[in-house]
Amino acid sequence: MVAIVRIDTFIVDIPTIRPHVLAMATMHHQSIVLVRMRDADGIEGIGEGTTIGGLSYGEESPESIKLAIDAYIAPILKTCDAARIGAAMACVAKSVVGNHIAKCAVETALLDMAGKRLGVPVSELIGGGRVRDRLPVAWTLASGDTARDIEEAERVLDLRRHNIFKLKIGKRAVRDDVAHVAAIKRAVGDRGSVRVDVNQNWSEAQADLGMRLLEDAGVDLVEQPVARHDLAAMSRLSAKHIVPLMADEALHGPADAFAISARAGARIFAVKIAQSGGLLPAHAVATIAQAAGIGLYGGTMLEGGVGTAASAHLCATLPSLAWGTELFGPLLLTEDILAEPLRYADFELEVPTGPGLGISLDEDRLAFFRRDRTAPALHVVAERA
Ligand code: MUC
Ligand code: MG
Repeated sequence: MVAIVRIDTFIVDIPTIRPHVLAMATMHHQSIVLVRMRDADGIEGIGEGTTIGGLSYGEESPESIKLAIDAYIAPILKTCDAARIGAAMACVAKSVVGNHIAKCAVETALLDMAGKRLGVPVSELIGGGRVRDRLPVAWTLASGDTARDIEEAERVLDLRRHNIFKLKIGKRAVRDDVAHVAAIKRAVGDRGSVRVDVNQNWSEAQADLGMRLLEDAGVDLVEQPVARHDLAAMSRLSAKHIVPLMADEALHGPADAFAISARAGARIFAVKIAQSGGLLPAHAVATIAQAAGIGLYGGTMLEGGVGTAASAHLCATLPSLAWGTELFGPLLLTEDILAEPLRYADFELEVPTGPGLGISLDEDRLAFFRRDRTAPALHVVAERA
């Protein structure tokens, strides 16, 4: 039995490099919940629980994620064997319903500790282990302005950082959104794949029109066009349109994966560790998708370095990842909270190779950006001045 002797959580608020305009919120910063755990041997595990736009994306907020861990999950984990992650998370599930992002944060920290204890990367502890070391990575164009989005696409293409683009739409009239997307696709041409995410903001009738027009504009994929509970509409749209529909908000773990597969509600799944309730349930989501012939994409909740590394370890275990990933979260933030940032090159993200998550935190930056800081870390202030 390996006892967990300490569990700390804190919220870190980091500005975004530009406003990130989504159908349900405009983000100017990201609020990251970090968990640090220590076992009786002094091994530390870190995890992240992050959502988007406060409570505008889903049922959990940064504050509720922290509270769920502090008040309910941490006391249970302190009675569990840190080395038996499946058993520990099953024990948590008996007393905590839902709260998938909070569960993902603690499961990530347990996996980080286990990997460090065994001297292997987290990706070797999931499914059949690691099958890839690099992941194709998309960039989201969401400045809210077509010309600025085109400039941004040109810049990251030149840097050879991204050649897959996800456009956030759903706020404007369908035809206006399509005109915006078509202009970007014309500019990018064959140099990149253009996809859209509607974040549930269309009715079925709007989605019908939108998907037909987007297909003609050369768009490769339409993510969550309608409400997450409207599986019937997702099935009808999937059957009717050639451009594939990708499930995102509708997918909260293996039970949803099974229901969507059974109703042919999507042809692609955005597999998110946070929405699934952790890396282990996310792996089950991917297994169900593969059995049902559904394509896989590594989704993000715009996590910082810790959650992005955790997602990368999960994605590294997936034998087929036909649609790539969007694990660009740290690049959207003005500051990196990792001592050594994740590496992006040649349109791909390198999956860390060290034990556990293979990352460590930049303590000075954390001290500076923690919401509960009492005073700024002085040398960080001096560096930034
Ligand atoms: C979402 O809905 O997929 C992922 C990329 C991005 O820009 O926003 C997220 C959320
Ligand atoms: Mg989405």
